[in-house]
Amino acid sequence: MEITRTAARRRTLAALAGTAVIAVAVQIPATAGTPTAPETGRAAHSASAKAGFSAAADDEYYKDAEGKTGEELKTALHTIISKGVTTLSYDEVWDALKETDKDPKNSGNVILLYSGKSDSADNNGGDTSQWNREHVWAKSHGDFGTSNGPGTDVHHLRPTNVKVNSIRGSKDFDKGGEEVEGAPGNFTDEDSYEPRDEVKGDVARMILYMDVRYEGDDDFADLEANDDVNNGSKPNIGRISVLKEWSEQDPPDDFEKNRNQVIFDKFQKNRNPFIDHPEWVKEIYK
Ligand SMILES: [Ca+2]
Ligand SMILES: [Ca+2]
Repeated sequence: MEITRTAARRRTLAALAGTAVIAVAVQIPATAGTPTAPETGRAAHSASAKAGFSAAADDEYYKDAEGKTGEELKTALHTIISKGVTTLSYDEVWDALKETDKDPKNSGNVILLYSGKSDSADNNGGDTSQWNREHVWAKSHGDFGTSNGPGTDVHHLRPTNVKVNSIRGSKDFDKGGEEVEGAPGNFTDEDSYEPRDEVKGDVARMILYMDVRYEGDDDFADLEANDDVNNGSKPNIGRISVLKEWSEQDPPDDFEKNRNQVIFDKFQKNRNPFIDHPEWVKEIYK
């Protein structure tokens, strides 16, 4: 944690140093063929700037989490991400998903979470050929329904094909089973669902966001990840040991970072800390 904050600062300094190097390079024609360390720092900085959240904005948003680990870190993050939140109605979720999950290659489409297919944004509905609103934290786990709150929190809601959504149902997440029809690379058995490799980390970080965001201090249950399957209607989802592995295997990519930023800027005004700081997964869930 300390190391991370220091690293973030160092990145910022490196970015500034990079600017200075460029300014000098204008006067002195380039001599070196290999990129210097400050150039690397600069590239890292512009990558995060592209996602719309600078190192300085990150330091500011998470300042109350600085230096904390374990339960203390979880408590600090809960406060940070629960402050000043705008909650959407279930109907508003449709329009939000059309923005947050927009296909970067086709702005009239959304990317479906489990199948990875690009589908027309306007093809939302209840037919098996359409997409609908998947609750990655299944809404029966804690029975929160679709009133404003966890049931409408876009951080864990994703467009999915209606048929694939019903195959996932309210199963916990774990490895194994048979491949899901219509969603290659996804597997399911009687009591669990395994998403495709490209979104394994996304699923893990969505579940852990829900765990931290909902602590039972509002009108809803305290949602907690655990290491079980067959959680049924308990306010738990498993398996945490597998979700931790998935978060490591599949770090946040541009699509996931962009949706976090769009939710922050345009819809809910809060962030998923595990997308900004995937290293916090291990800091909290030991
Ligand atoms: Ca991913
Ligand atoms: Ca919780």
